[in-house]
Amino acid sequence: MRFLARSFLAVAALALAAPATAKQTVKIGAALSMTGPAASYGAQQKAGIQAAVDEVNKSGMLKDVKLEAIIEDDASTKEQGLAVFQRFISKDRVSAIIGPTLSNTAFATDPLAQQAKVPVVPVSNTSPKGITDIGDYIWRVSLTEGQVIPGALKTLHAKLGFKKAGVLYGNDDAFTKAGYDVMKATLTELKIQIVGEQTFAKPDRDYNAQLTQLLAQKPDILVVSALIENASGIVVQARQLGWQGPIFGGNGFNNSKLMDNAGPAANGVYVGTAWNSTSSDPGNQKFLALMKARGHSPDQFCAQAYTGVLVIADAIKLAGYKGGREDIKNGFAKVKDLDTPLGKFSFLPNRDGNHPPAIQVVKDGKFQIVQ
Ligand code: 1QQ
Repeated sequence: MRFLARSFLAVAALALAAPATAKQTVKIGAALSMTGPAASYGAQQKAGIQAAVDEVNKSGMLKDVKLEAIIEDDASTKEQGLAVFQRFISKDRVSAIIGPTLSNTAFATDPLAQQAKVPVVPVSNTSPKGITDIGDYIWRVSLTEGQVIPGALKTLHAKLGFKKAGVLYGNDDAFTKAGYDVMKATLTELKIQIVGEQTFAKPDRDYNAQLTQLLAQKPDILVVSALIENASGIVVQARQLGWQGPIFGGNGFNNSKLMDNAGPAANGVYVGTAWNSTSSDPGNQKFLALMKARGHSPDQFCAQAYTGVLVIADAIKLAGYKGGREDIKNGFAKVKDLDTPLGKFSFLPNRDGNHPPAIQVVKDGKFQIVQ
């Protein structure tokens, strides 16, 4: 009898303990460009998100909360981005959304999430204006072109001493136009003469007319705002036309695909970047080791997407290990000096990200940090 009572108590205790170990799954939707002109950014972002989710779950840092990433293709378009956001919000009922890859898509999708009160974490949107302005559910991890380009151009100006710039930009994309605005304002501020300005559109593959016009004006540097497929083509064709000088690119150039597409022509391309790949910070060293173990060679977009997951995980922790939409939004406001591959990460009062930027140059076929 005593034995039976004791067994009963033991079983009851186990039953009581059971709910405490039950896992709460928090779904994170990631709208990434897996196809279309931004697909090579999406591939890097997917690798970063998967690595971070696995790492957070393995670490036990969220106690009984488990993260689940649902990754969908936004096809680099507003229309597909909207369809994916709708599904995340109403069908999958995710707690937060990472993405979409392009600013151009985010201007269409993010108002939907804002209205539904679903937190959004842009990890690659760099258009300075308009993204976090959409509302208080948008918390951006990616640095804007306004946070990166002025400092990068100033440093390079001091280093390389250029006086005349030829400018080329995509005029059919929110990000390439916004990047151009920042480039132009910075060149003007530095009193660098803009000897010519030319444009192209995303479907274009031949830039010879524009480049010939610009090179005839004898610039000291080419300054280009373009997404990766256009960026690589422009670099190759500029070199074919005999241009050996520096090329300064906006965020669209920060992709490992640049070297794959352009080969040795990419040497001498300078880019302001949100990720200092050589940083010895523990957050970066851990990220590099993890990606290496997974057999993946990361670029800035991978590091930013990885950071997006870390920031969401930290918000859940700071909300008392609760992963609802409001919990995560409230948690974001408390994130401070978080160790990430991008350095210590915090949000600014306007919900844009804050961490140190860097400059990289392609040398010997690889991105190298400019000291
Ligand atoms: C934007 C960008 C692109 C280069 C992202 C991949 O910065 O669209 O805002």
